[in-house]
Amino acid sequence: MAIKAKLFAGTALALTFCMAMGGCASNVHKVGGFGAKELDLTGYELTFEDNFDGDSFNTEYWRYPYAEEGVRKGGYWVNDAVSVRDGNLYITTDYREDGKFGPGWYSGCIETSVETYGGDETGAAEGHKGFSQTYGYFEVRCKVPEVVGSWAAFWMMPDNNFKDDTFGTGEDGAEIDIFESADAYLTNNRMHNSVTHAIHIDGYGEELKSLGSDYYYVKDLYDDYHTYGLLWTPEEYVFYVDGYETWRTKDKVGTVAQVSHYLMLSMEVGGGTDDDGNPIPGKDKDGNVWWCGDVTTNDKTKKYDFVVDYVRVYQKQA
Ligand SMILES: [Ca+2]
Repeated sequence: MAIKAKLFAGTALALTFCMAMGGCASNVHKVGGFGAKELDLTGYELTFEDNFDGDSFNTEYWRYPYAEEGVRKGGYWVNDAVSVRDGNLYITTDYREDGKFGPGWYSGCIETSVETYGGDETGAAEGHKGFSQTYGYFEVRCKVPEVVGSWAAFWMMPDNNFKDDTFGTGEDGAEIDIFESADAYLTNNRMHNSVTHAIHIDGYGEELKSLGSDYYYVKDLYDDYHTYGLLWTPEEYVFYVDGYETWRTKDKVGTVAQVSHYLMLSMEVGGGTDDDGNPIPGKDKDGNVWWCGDVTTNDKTKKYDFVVDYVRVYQKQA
């Protein structure tokens, strides 16, 4: 079965480039240790809240990041990988022998953009308004799956999607990875039970500049809900896990974004694509195991759920 699937442009680079460039720190920190700074939202007010009640996501805000389902890294992003039940959003990664595009690893994503990264304005439901904001505090409460070669993420992209991007500055937009749960314990033990944060600017070509955080060890990461947040001011990005500051970056990659960004919730399946555009789960084009492990080593009979309790956004009162 060889349905030709649409190939999405590459976003959510995550640690890929960071690792390739050898620029990542590799320390592991505990969240909330002695002296850890706690989140203080004094002076901030709620501007967006989705608790994922009901039986489907709210299409006024959220949409799939494409007009048509198709290839995404080493797997496929499809609509039915996303569901809402029991007060949670589920994004499920699983292996499907009889999947829409044939045997392979399937996953999904939703975002609050009006126009997608690939420039699609189609594909959103009628009445879709989206949501984006400049500065503020952005938080997700969620539970992430324990899975090799695949990861959950809460991240943001600029409304301008790097179109007409000025190189050398991040003021005109960044991919801001509020958290990613890549777990490559088979190949890199540091990643197990931990999350990372990252900033990428200047698009995804040669001008790309990335900064990745250290690893943050989260107790019961795969068993309990945790919160992951970003406090974004005109001067800096400050990241939080469970209300404790983990990482702070100021002018380390270009400068801090001064334009509005939309929200994304996704699960990725690591892997490259062959010359025909078909996904290669768990490996790159040259046969090297993907940087966060080989997804094909997971139990193919299991479902790996990214369970999101809520997303909340706040803005500083004038
Ligand atoms: Ca730029």
